[in-house]
Amino acid sequence: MGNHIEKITAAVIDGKHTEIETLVKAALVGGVNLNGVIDEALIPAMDVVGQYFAEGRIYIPEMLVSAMTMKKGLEIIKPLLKVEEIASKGTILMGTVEGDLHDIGKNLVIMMLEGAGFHVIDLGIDSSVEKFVQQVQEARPKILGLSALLTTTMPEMGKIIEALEERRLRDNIKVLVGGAPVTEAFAEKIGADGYGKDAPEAVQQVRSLVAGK
Ligand code: B1M
Repeated sequence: MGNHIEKITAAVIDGKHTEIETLVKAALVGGVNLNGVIDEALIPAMDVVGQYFAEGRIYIPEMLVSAMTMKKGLEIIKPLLKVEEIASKGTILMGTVEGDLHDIGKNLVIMMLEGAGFHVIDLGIDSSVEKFVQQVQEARPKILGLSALLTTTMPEMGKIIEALEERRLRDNIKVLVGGAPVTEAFAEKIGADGYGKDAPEAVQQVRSLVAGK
């Protein structure tokens, strides 16, 4: 089992996007569970990639190929997370804030939320304050999920919350924030209702926010 995890991890780090599909399928057939592939192989591999990038061992093109490899791996897992049609437990609007192009983590959170029975509207990446506010007005979601991976784009989250307050939309929606540089203290500071460290925690948070806890 460990061998499957090691092979997937290495494939993502080395950007072997033509091999990842076979490796993930082999791992699942070999008895590795879905969360094992995500939590023990795909995510740790991207941490290594980030480390190599920070150390100057690899550059943006290599990082992109690794990201693409990880996405391909996740795509195989995605349909399996939604094994049964579940009545929607509510609508969530989710996006990456303006200036930020990172979406792998957001997509993972979305997949897990969909797997948990929520209907998710994906606003994509680089979404402006105005776009978030407009979509909140149109879709009237129960939860707004904001993702940021850069310290420079985190302040956008606070601006979105302020804009919702100004338009009197804040009382009817719960705001959940997340992304690698985001902390619980930051979430509190900007007046968010919840913070998710990772995808499973985001699902937990959404469940309790929807339940009014
Ligand atoms: Co970028 N990048 N990147 N990058 N990149 C980071 C984030 C960085 C930490 C790398 C580093 O220097 N070590 C660094 C940020 C430093 C900082 O601000 N502190 C960085 C940088 C600097 C940059 C550029 C500025 C590089 C440059 O051009 N010089 C540039 C910025 C572009 C932009 O956004 N404007 C850039 C570009 C890119 C790529 C395009 C090449 C690519 C993104 C591809 C894509 O997403 N489609 C990329 C990648 C891949 C990374 C790393 C290596 C991996 C990110 C990732 O996908 N992780 C990253 C280093 C790292 O984090 N290890 C890095 C896997 C993913 C599953 O985890 O996204 O953290 P994560 O999501 C987690 C949690 O955070 C949480 O749950 C997820 C699943 O568990 N979560 C939520 C996320 N959103 C949530 C929302 C929630 C709740 C939980 O509720 C709503």
